[in-house]
Amino acid sequence: MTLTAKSVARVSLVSTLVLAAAGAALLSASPASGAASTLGAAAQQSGRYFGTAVAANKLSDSTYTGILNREFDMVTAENEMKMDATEPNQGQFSYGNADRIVNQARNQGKRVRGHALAWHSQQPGWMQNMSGTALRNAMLNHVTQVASYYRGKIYAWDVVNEAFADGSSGGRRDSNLQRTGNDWIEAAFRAARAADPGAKLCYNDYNTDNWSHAKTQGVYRMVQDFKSRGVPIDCVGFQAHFNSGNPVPSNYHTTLQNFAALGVDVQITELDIEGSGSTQAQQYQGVTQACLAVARCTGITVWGIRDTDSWRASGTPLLFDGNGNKKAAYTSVLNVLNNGTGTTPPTTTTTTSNPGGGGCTATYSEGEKWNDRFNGLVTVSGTDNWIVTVTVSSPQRIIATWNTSASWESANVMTARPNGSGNTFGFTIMHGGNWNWPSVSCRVA
Ligand code: G2I
Repeated sequence: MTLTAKSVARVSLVSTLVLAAAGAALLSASPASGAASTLGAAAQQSGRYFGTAVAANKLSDSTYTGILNREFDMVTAENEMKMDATEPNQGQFSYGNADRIVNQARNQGKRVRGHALAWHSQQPGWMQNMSGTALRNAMLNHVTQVASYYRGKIYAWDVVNEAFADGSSGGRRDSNLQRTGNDWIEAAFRAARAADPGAKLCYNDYNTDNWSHAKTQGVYRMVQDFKSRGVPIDCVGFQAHFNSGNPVPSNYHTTLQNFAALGVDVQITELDIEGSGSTQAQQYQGVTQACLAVARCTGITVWGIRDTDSWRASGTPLLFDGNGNKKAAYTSVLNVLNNGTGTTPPTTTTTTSNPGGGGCTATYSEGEKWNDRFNGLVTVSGTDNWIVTVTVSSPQRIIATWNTSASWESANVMTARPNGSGNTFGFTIMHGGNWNWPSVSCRVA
């Protein structure tokens, strides 16, 4: 029999699966259930959602709606629920395009995030030049009317969007709404709660991902203040528009965790990351891992379906290419959602090729974790005379080791040998946003 390329591939796939099964048995740590094949189903395994922004004028595109219906279980109207769309003339409300999105989503069993009730931008012309009490009342009436119209149909509302200033001030953004008084935000939240008591009420903003940034701290202090005074706020949305100038911060899970600790849900609401290939995939992986690492991170929404649907299409920032094909970033997000913990199970290898018989097993376990690094431990059994290879994945690097004599095959591959301290050794990995476990393998020296 001659082996075709296809059958060779099949044979090696089978042996890989056998090896993987053996590794899982050794560790008894593999996920019990089968992996989900769509983003929404994968997110549901941990009680989360995976959503997308939807544009009403694309609902007639069958490729677009095919992906939408298959992959996502939460929908945000990209523009159709904004103030200019829903109240084009004062006191005259217009819900046609928003309703098309809401109805399509609900008919498909999906939930809806409402975006956005009050914002300095995308105001209708009549509102832009208003000020003082007239503007305050017009804003509150808008919040009340729109939230009442959709009462019972919205999972979470972005009640107020982008009210904080960029830069180092940590304070509010100047706007006509801000000039009506610093309490405009809490007034909007109270009006929204009265109009739709069942909807979660969120504050939503961008450039609030890095814990050390002044804007992040400013929003944090507002939410802390709201919670202490009983202002009705349930969630904070992190837009998460990333690119090389605004990369995914390595302390992202710290930011999400610290906000959650205030007693609010956190949601990633408008995710997109400019780039391509494995670099982009790793950044998506890091964001997904950060959400999964925080119990109150209830879901992730990407800001569009295909790259060509994006508000910044030239940066190819989404999970599907212009033809609707899944990108590497899609696969990395799906894999993280399926792993639940956001970590890749380690590879454990037993080598039995030494002439004296017997082999060794290297087992990885997690150590302490910090914002920017984590510790790993490896325990060897079967021999005292071992050589363990530890391989980390970019951009991780090992910055410290203990209880072993270490040497380096390359920047990513460390060889560890006994140094008289027993058969457990440890190391510290700077993760750079990549929380995957290293792979370890053992051989007898
Ligand atoms: O700018 C990105 C997002 C930042 N956070 C708030 C989001 O609401 C915002 O979304 C973008 C939409 O993706 C764009 O599609 O918001 C822009 C401004 O509202 C949207 O752009 C607008 C254009 O300004 C309009 O000229 C255009 O008619 O999109 C409209 C519909 O294509």
